[in-house]
Amino acid sequence: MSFIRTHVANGVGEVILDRPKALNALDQSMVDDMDQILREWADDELIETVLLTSASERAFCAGGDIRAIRDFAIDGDHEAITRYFAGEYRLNQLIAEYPKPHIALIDGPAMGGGLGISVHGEIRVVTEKAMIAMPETAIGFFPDIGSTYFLPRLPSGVGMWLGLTGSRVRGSQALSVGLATHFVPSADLPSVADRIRSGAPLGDILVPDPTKHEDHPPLPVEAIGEYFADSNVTAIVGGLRGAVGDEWAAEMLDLIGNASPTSLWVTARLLELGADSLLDECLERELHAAENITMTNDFREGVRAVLVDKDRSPNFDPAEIDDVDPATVAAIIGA
Ligand code: QUE
Repeated sequence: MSFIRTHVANGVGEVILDRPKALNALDQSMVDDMDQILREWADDELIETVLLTSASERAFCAGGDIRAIRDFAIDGDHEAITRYFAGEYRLNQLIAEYPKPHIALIDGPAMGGGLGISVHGEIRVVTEKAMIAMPETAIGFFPDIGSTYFLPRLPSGVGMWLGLTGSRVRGSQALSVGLATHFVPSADLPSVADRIRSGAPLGDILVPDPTKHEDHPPLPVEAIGEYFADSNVTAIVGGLRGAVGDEWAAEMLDLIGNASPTSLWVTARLLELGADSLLDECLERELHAAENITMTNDFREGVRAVLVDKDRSPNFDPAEIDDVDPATVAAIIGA
């Protein structure tokens, strides 16, 4: 065990993410270790509660090990890609069905895979330093880790907005749409964590305090509902383009403009299908889509431009949303 540490005391099993140089991005060993520990603890009567924390001041968890996945794709190592995503999604399902309280303390960026190990759990505590996003369309991928299950269940348009634009939401904003369950000021989090570790009843520790809130503005839920309550990418972009002079709409068009057009359509379709599916069906569909999309030019290009060369100018093909062939989208999703 290297990047995952554990600590057991007072009926609380703590999983500590400790891969600071990669902002706790989940690699295969972390997925495997966490899966093994959680399965052991599920049957261990000495464990009553699971606590998930980060050892890094800079992040909760930046996502998956997407650079390694790109290398596997370039090497044609399909088995390694399947092993990674199947393992990660199995862990997501385990957390969703966990027989004991699973508490994540999110005090920094939590993106992609970082949400997969927290949002499916029963309790998600955020601070004003939490920054939650599903930014995969920018790297030629799509929101996975069971997000095609939970995004469509957020308030009107919010899931489609998060998934297409990769917009970041802060602690109180995440709380307001249900991605988080509790808000605690970052300065108070160490004492809250210690009280959880002491085995005190959760109801005594996590008491909503309406006087404690942060200063991030509320989400523009009305605009989000107006423009993103649709699963047709062309219609969404058309609506935003029609909002001439609206600064927020222009910002959203910029974000969408940075994304892979193919990823946008794949995302919209997966969220549409996910709205009527169970979590395990969503994860199964995501696994097929992940295996297929990682073989595309856009994935190699997107990860190169954002994470490898960091030039932020991917050469996506096609480059326009209206040039994406629906047959390509159907082939990636396989449904
Ligand atoms: C989309 C993503 C990821 C991302 C950026 C995106 C992702 C991911 C990372 C990441 C960030 C910092 C690291 C690292 C990985 O960034 O999944 O190892 O040090 O893991 O736009 O999906």
